[in-house]
Amino acid sequence: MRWWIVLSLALAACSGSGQEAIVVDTAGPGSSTSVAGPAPATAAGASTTTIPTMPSTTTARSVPLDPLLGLAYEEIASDLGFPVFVDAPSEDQRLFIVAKDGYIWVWRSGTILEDPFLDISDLVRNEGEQGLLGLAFDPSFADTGRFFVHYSDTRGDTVLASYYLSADPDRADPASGEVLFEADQPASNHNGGMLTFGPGGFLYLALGDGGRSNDAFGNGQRSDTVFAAILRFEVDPFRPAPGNPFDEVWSYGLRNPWRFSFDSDLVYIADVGQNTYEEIDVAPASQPGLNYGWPVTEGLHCFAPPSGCDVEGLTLPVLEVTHGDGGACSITGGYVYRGTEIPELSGHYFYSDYCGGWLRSFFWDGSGVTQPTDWTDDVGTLGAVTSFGTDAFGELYVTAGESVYKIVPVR
Ligand SMILES: [Ca+2]
Repeated sequence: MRWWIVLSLALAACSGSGQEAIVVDTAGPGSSTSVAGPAPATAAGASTTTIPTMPSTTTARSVPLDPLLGLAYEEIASDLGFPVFVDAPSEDQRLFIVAKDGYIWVWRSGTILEDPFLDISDLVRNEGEQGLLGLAFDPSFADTGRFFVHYSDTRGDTVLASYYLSADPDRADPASGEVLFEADQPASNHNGGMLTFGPGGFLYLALGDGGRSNDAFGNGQRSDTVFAAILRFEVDPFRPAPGNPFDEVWSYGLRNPWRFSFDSDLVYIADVGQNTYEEIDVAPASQPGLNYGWPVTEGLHCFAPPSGCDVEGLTLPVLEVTHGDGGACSITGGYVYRGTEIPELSGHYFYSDYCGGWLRSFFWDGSGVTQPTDWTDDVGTLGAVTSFGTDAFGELYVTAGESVYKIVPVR
């Protein structure tokens, strides 16, 4: 049975006109998840942005559903090496499963096709945080056959490339590859990963702070570097998106935003922390130039300096997870559920942790985190949850170990 985390929250006011860290005390049974609210940025004297409410809408159905008793994982594919993402083009019945070693596999009618959709394993360095990390289908994929990938090349540097479908609808044309953007990575870790289309029809790419620890390369608070940032591109012609505040950069101050997602006019960013705090940011997708704080802040706390940091102008997270909470060490961002099989959870954001392997969700009501829920008693713990994914109809999937699991209702 699922259980609801009851959180009480006290937001210690900052003295000295927003010159100090926000301290959030929480008390919840078996959880150290902290939520900020309402309007954490405002409470901190940081950027005053109004985040619109996402209503919890349910999809009209002709057949009444039995009461939702809980959730379960349904393993849909296994033996995939190191799957790190699941996605699908619009209205496509297939799933495309990204494996870190440089393969994209097609799942169709319950099975993985024998031949990969794409094999760029000879272009990819698959070590640690390096590998094939992201996939995004052109919103007009059905017409253009074009899709985009993000990977670490054989030198470990970041590449954003596009490919086209071949004459076989289940195979890409490997000769169609075109490198669109590259970044020399100063270290092997914190390569970011997420690649997705979003508001404006633009392509968004997450890159980490360059790596090592303590923002060693000083990229976190720089808006003139592609690191520690979410980049935004127009794809046809390929160029930095018009309206970007700083060349390719759409937002910055991020340590390692491995996964982020859009839900209507909001962006949900899961930024991996360093020593103590993992975080989830929710912000208006229409607002470019937001600074998410790293390394001034880690989660809702000062990081550098360790106390008395200036959070003026920073967009602070709506939720943080303390290391060790359910074994947490590295947050894995997911999606707001917009499928049809679990209408009770429409609008709820799901996330996990690479070390903790649990499954949690919350509902963002426009000003604060509500209905925080831990589903782990239902679904069990998966080791090494690397990512979430969606199919074309909004159902949610999790990649963990060598397998892909669908989140399904228990009624
Ligand atoms: Ca942050």
